Amino acid sequence: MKTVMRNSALLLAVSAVSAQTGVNPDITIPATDGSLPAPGSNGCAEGYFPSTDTVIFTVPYTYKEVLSIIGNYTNLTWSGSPDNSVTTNNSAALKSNDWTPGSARFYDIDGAHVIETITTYEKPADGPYIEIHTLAPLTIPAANLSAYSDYDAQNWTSICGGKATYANFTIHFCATNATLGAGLLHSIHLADAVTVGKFLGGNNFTTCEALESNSTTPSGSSTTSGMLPSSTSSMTPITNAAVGQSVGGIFGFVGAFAGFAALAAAL
Ligand SMILES: *[C@@H]1O[C@H](CO)[C@@H](O)[C@H](O)[C@H]1NC(C)=O
Ligand SMILES: *[C@@H]1O[C@H](CO)[C@@H](O)[C@H](O)[C@H]1NC(C)=O
Ligand SMILES: *[C@@H]1O[C@H](CO)[C@@H](O)[C@H](O)[C@H]1NC(C)=O
Ligand SMILES: *[C@@H]1O[C@H](CO)[C@@H](O)[C@H](O)[C@H]1NC(C)=O
Ligand SMILES: *[C@@H]1O[C@H](CO)[C@@H](O)[C@H](O)[C@H]1NC(C)=O
Ligand SMILES: *[C@@H]1O[C@H](CO)[C@@H](O)[C@H](O)[C@H]1NC(C)=O
Ligand SMILES: *[C@@H]1O[C@H](CO)[C@@H](O)[C@H](O)[C@H]1NC(C)=O
Ligand SMILES: *[C@@H]1O[C@H](CO)[C@@H](O)[C@H](O)[C@H]1NC(C)=O
Ligand SMILES: *[C@H]1O[C@@H](CO)[C@H](O)[C@@H](O)[C@@H]1NC(C)=O
Repeated sequence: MKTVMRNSALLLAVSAVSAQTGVNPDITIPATDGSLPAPGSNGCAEGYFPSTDTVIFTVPYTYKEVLSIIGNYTNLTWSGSPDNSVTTNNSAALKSNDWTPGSARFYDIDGAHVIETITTYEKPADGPYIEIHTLAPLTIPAANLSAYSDYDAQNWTSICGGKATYANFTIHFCATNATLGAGLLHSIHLADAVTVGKFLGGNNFTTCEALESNSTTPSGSSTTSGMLPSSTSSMTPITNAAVGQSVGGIFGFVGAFAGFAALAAAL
C-alpha cells in the first residue's frame, strides 16, 4: 500500500514536470551516448512533433575565408560558444582537423547540454563544405522546449566566380512545440550565418556584380525582395532579403522571438 502511494506520488511529480517542460519522461535528457529516440507514428517520439527549417544566407567572402571560420568542428566561436568550451570524443581530429562520421562534440549553452554527432563531413578545397550531424535530445529550460534532430545540415558553396559563399542551413527536427522550435532554430542559424560575415569584415552581400567592382560600399540595393532559387534554376545567388523558410510559414516570424535574441545570439 505504501509502495503504491509512493509510486503514484512519484508519477504525479513526473507528470507535473512533463506538463511544465513538455518532456517525455521516457526520454533521458541528456542522452549521454548521443543517441536518438525511436520514431513514433508521426516520425517523432511521443510528445514530439516534426518540422523543418531552412536558412539561406550569402556572405561576400571566399569559400576559403569562410572555411577559416567554420572548418573546425569543435571551434564554434562563430556560433557563440567561447574558445575551448566545446569538447569532442575524437581527440585525434583536434590536431588533424579531419572530422569523420561518428565524431561527437559536446557543449553547454543556456542550460542545455548539446551532443552533436557527425553523419556526413566533406571539406574539399573548392567546396562545397557539407557538414551534417544529429542533435541528441536536449531541453532549453528558458524556452520550455525539448528537441532533437536526425538531420542538421550545413552546405557552404562557392558562388560569384569564387567571390562569395552561399550557405544553406537545413534542419529536420522533432520538438515538443514545433512552431517554437522552428522559430528558435531559425534565429540561431541566421545569427550564426550573419556572424560568419561579421568575423570576415561585416560586408553584406547584394549581387555578384557589386563584388566585381570591389568597392567597400556595395553598390546594389538590398531592397530587392529575393526569391529562393527554384529547384530547376542554376546557382542563382539570392539577396539576403529572403533569408529563409520554415514549414509553417516562419517568414517574418523571427521578430516574434525577440525575447530569445540573447539566447539565439548565444546558441
Ligand atoms: C511547456 O510546453 C508544453 C509542451 O509544448 C506545454 O504543454 C506547456 O503548457 C508549457 N508550459 C508552460 C509553463 O508554458
Ligand atoms: C577558433 O576560430 C576563430 C575564428 O573564428 C579563431 O580566431 C580562433 O583562434 C579559433 N580558436 C582555436 C582554439 O583554434
Ligand atoms: C580546433 O578547435 C579546437 C578548439 O575548439 C582546438 O583545440 C584545435 O586545436 C583546433 N584544431 C585546429 C586544427 O585548428
Ligand atoms: C550544396 O549546395 C549546392 C548549391 O545549392 C548544391 O549544388 C549541392 O548539390 C549541395 N550539396 C549537397 C550535398 O546537398
Ligand atoms: C537546402 O538544403 C536542403 C538539403 O539540406 C535541400 O533540400 C534544399 O533544397 C536546399 N535549399 C536551397 C534553397 O538551396
Ligand atoms: C508553441 O509555441 C508558440 C510560439 O511560441 C506559442 O504561441 C504556442 O502557444 C505554443 N504551444 C504550446 C502548446 O505551448
Ligand atoms: C549589413 O547589414 C546589417 C543588417 O541590415 C547592417 O546593420 C550593417 O550595417 C550592414 N553592413 C554594412 C557594411 O553595410
Ligand atoms: C579590387 O580587386 C582588384 C583585383 O582583384 C585588386 O587589385 C584591387 O586592389 C581591389 N580594390 C579594392 C579597393 O579592394
Ligand atoms: C564518439 O565516438 C564514436 C567513434 O568512436 C562513437 O561511435 C560514438 O558513439 C561516440 N559518441 C559519443 C556521444 O560518445
